[in-house]
Amino acid sequence: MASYAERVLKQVKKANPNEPEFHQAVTEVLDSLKLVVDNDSRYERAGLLERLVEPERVLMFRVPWVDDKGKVRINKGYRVQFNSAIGPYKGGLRFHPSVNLSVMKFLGFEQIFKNSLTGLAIGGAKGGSNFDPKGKSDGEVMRFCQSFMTEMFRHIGVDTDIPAGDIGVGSREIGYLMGQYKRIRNEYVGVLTGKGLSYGGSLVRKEATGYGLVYLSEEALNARGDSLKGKTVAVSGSGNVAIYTCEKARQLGAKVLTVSDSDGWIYDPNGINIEVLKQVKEVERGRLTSYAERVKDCEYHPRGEGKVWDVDCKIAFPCATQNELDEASAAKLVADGVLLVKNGVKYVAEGANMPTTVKATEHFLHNSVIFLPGKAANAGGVATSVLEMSQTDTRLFWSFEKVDRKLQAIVKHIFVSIDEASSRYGMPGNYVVGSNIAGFEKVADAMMAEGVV
Ligand code: NDP
Ligand code: 2IT
Repeated sequence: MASYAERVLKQVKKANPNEPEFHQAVTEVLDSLKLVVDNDSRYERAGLLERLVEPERVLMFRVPWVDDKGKVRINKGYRVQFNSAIGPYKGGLRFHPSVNLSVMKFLGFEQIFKNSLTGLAIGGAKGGSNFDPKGKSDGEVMRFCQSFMTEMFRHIGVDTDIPAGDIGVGSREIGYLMGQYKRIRNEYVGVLTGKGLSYGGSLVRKEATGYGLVYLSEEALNARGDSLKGKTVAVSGSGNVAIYTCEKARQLGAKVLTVSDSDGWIYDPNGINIEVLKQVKEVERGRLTSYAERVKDCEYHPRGEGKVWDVDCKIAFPCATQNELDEASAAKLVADGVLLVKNGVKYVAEGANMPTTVKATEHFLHNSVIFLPGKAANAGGVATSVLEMSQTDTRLFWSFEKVDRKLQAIVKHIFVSIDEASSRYGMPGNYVVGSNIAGFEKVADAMMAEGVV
């Protein structure tokens, strides 16, 4: 007979057809959790997995807005409030044309374990829209955000659900969302994170996901008597996470060779010029072709002409989007059978959420690559969101150094937890298993204690 975890997985696929990303995220987690739940009948008696895979609440709503030409436009809006066992719902909002229910549910599900790994009291959620901010004027983005919040405000709150940014939602969007919330509710509260520094934001929040990714990687390298210093690195993406991954990797002495966007990618043998990258992406909202025009000796490859994963590097940081690193790319990064001793250890750490396909992950683990999954590796962002919430709530403003120190301490705690859990379950250094189990334990404990809800 199939095990408890296998039966629940089968039921998830049957009950939620046409949700491939959600199936993928649940499959990966349950594959690890079977080590815990299949040997302890308390979990099945409590219906724990069945409850864990079902969102507590899924909100889907219409977002009408008027474009600059006066035309009425309609987008879909979502908020998936997945699990509040250990704290209020927390997770980002994504504005991208690829957003659908499956994507929202996979992100919300992953967020449960990520948030638990931070050691902070936050539940898991995700939201967003299939709205595409690209090519829209500031006025259009503002009207869209106002309309989105005009529905979402009734479902969120400082002690209920605290959204933040994700793909396509940065400080501009958070500002417009915050303005509208404040206006509707007539109260100033920290109901969003990623706020601007002039209205309740925190230093380091902007940098936190990329910095956290590099801090956790450095922990994993240090644990093996190694470090980032002198290492060559491939980064994908050129948004918030990618930029601050490049910055921290450079600060720690690594050389970042690549970045990408949806139109193409850069190979820069001198190391990515972060000042130019910030100017192009953060200030001008431009494309990487502008980077190539300004930086000499770099190569620009349009989409379809190879990938960032083709370059020779020691460390790969996928920082764009889900399933961007497939088996063929994994095989380019590490040829089958090239083992530790011969070629030196290689590292992959996920800045994005679920950027590595299941087959690519298997390829890495099979080849002794040190693989840090997104749940652990990109948790610095949401952790710093909680540091922002503390400051907004107390009307205090901490120094960059203070927030950065706290972020580093949280990341150290994450590394110790995932490393310890991987050893405890007999798979030392398997951080997929370590992250899923360490993230699960606290949530499961709380769900048991709180009864059948
Ligand atoms: P941004 O919108 O700032 O940047 C996204 C980057 O990824 C852009 O370079 C974008 O290129 C590229 N990209 C997005 N979608 C695609 C796609 N379908 N195909 C190719 N390229 C794509 O988002 P973030 O940097 O904030 O987010 C990146 C990843 O990190 C996401 O997976 C997100 O969930 C995850 N993450 C973000 C956190 C945060 O705090 N912001 C925290 C934890 C995880 P283009 O501009 O051409 O679309
Ligand atoms: O995926 C993520 O962790 C985020 N987009 C950040 C969530 C947050 O609440 O800061």
